[in-house]
Amino acid sequence: MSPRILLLGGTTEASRLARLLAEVGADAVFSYAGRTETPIPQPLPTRIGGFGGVEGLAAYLRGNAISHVIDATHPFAAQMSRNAVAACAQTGVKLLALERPAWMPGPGDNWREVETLEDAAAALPVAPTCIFLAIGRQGLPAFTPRPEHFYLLRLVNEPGGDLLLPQAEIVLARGPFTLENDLALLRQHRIGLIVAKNSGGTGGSAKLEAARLLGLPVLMVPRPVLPARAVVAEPEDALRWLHGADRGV
Ligand code: 3Y8
Ligand code: NAP
Repeated sequence: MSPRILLLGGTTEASRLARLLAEVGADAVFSYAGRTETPIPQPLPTRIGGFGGVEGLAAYLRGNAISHVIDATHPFAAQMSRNAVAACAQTGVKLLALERPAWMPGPGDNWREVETLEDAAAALPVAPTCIFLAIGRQGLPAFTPRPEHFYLLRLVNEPGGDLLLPQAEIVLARGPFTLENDLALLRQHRIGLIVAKNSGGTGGSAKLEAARLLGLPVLMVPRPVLPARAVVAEPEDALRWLHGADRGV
């Protein structure tokens, strides 16, 4: 019985795996949360929107005869990952996480790790500074207690309501980003510090390379701790896992 796969997406690695699955004609469905207005089209049948918590996901798995879930969501998509562990345990569906390793500081990096975005806001300099908040939209409220700084925000879509940050400029862009682009962005806006989440991967790492070249400090927020589950780092490893399943191992 060949696997029927639910691929929880939203990352570069998920898109790479979707192409591999489409190439081998796998029976797979790609899933987006519907966080952005026009997500990148995928070469697999695609569903968009939440499942309705653990129970909703379990019902989806049963109702669609899913035999394997690959959680290729972002390391900060902790709720989705926790729900996938719980729903797969409930239904007996096999689960594999496809997750890239965290970024590690190297020679020339000037990183300071802070536990949360609120801690990052508290750790901002005293003197008004140009801050690149490369954390998307959901975490912005953490910085409202620090209105004295100028914020450069990179968002996928225009934010809905008021940003509550009096000195902010928005750049609308969907990665993956290039070193050339991020160097120009940091220089153009005279950025003095970057706040980033330790997302890993290649789609958002250019800002860190640019920071190193420009000698800029980075406040880095580590990724949330997730429940124990089988994890691979490369789409090809996920395909091998499925192949093993195909042979009934
Ligand atoms: C909706 C799908 C692909 C996937 C591309 C990766 C790379 C480019 C870098 C910066 C950091 C940030 C953000 C980021 C990156 C990739 C990847 C990645 C960071 C899209 C996408 C969806 C989302 C959701 C969005 C979040 C936001 C986070 C922007 C598509 C483009 C900051 C994470 O407005 C919002 O509500 C946006 C929400 C979750 C974090 C946040 O809290 O705001 N991603 N990003 C997915 C869905 O609906 O299921 O629109 O096409 C995917 C990608 N974003 O296929 O090539 O693999 O990480 N995404 C972070 O890393 O800190 C930008 O600007 O330097
Ligand atoms: P989250 O906080 O972990 O999830 C919140 C809720 O969104 C989940 O409980 C689920 O709703 C729904 N959801 C999340 N991912 C989904 C998916 N792939 N398919 C269907 N429903 C999904 O997630 P998030 O951090 O908002 O991330 C949302 C999406 O953006 C994910 O696809 C993630 O891969 C992508 N993304 C996130 C980041 C980031 O920084 N967080 C960065 C890049 C890409 P129900 O409970 O109703 O099922």
